[in-house]
Amino acid sequence: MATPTADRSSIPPALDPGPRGGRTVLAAVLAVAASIGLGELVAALVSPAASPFLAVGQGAIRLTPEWLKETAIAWFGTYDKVALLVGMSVVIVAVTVLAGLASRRDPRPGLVLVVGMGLLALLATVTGPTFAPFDLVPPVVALLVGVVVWRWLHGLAVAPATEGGETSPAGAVTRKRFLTTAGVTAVGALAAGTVGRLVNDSAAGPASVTLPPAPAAAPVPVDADFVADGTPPWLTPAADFYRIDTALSVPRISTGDWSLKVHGMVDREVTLSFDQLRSMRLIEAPVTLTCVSNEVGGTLISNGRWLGVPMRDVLALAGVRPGAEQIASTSADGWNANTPLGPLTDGRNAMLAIGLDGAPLPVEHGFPVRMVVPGLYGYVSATKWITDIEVTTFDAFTSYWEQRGWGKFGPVKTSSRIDVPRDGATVPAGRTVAAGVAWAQHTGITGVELSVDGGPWQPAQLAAEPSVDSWRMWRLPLTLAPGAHQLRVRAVDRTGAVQTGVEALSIPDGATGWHTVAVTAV
Ligand SMILES: Nc1nc2c(c(=O)[nH]1)N[C@H]1C(S)=C(S)[C@@H](COP(=O)(O)O)O[C@H]1N2
Ligand SMILES: [Mo]
Repeated sequence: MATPTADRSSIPPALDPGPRGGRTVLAAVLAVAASIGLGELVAALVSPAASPFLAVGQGAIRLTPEWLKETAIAWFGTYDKVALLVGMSVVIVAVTVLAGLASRRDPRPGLVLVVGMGLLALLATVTGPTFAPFDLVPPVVALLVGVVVWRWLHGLAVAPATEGGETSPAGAVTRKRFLTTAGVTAVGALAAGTVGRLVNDSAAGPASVTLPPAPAAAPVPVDADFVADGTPPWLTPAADFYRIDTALSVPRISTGDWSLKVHGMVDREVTLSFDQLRSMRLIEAPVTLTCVSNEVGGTLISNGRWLGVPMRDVLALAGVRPGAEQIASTSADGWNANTPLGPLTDGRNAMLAIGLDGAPLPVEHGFPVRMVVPGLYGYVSATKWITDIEVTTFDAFTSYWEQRGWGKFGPVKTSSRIDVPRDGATVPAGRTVAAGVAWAQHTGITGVELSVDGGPWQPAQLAAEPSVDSWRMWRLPLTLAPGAHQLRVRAVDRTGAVQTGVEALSIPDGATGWHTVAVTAV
């Protein structure tokens, strides 16, 4: 049978797929898919944290320079991880198609690709923060599967083609046989990958936990927010709580597998199981978490009601030795933070939290146990999936983010935000209401002021203050003449300090400047 002919004169020779090109490209795509899919499946079965695909993504996160990470968060916000995975997939597909095209006669370009990808996954795995020898199994399997499937499919792809019929030349492969083989490989790769992900995600999670009855939490006063005017609710619904971490796939630890070791400059090392922690004295308290990467006017801030064991009780169990200055806390996925002992022991509601808003912690927010410290940015205090606490000195330990140029101490800076009207909004001329939030965790907000078109600072009405550890809502009725206007907000905290108008980027220790919105009244 004649091969269908098309006019290929306009295609550069190097990229002309030729009659076999389509087949070798498909073979390369399927070899890579089988490699990734089997890698996922084996990871789920032997070493859940060792998915070769995600290991490469985690490696990319570790190597990403700070400016690029900031740009990614600025562009994609909490979708930065999705963006990374999509970007990785696009690159993999592009490289695979090129390798497939280059393998029309010779299998070596495709072989270099599957071996190269396997080695990259191995390298990313070995250099990961939680590497254990068993983690080598998934990337090794992925590499071998890639090589075997590639050799096999490439052999079929470049064999002389026939359209079937009874007089096929020896060794010829019918289009039907090639496509059937390809289809079976595709289904197998997809099934392996899907089952792998499902198994990995099915570890015993929050639904398996009963929380001890909490000390009766004060109900949220009705006047704690101005939701009717457009502020967020005082208590953030758990599903809307902002999320920031370096984990591409959320660590899944059952309460039975969880334990916390407290060691270092202590009188006696302590290892706590989840049941032991849960049976200690519990407190329930609202705390507003803020990310140091939150830009002026940003949304990386949420308020939760946390249930947990006071940090000072846990530290007292181990007995902190004189001379100790801070703790180093480490998560199951190898992230770490440093927190000065002061805020952990001065009586504020610093805790090892096991619950959020009356339910066990959501997996994304640290299940089964995380740290929460009022008044400090998350990167120096809010370790999720925590498994290790070392009591140490300031000099002896430098944390993950500190190594990347962020400040050693991360006290939250007094700040405020305008939620309504939104920047760029059109509002009816005449009477309108501006509203938003202000925060100075563990200090408290005593005033919020608004300036319209650079005019005098006008005091806003403040909502109730159920806790100084949480944000505080404000509102201010305004009259706007038709035309363009600029609104600007600043907060005053309980020390009397007025929020600075000096503009600073979030690196190294938190953004500053007055949030400003432009609106048009018509
Ligand atoms: N294990 C782990 N814990 C972590 C982080 C992380 O990357 N890994 N990020 C910290 C940062 S920078 C912030 S702002 C808070 C965010 O907590 P949330 O996602 O529950 O809002 O978690 C902190 N705890
Ligand atoms: Mo953060």
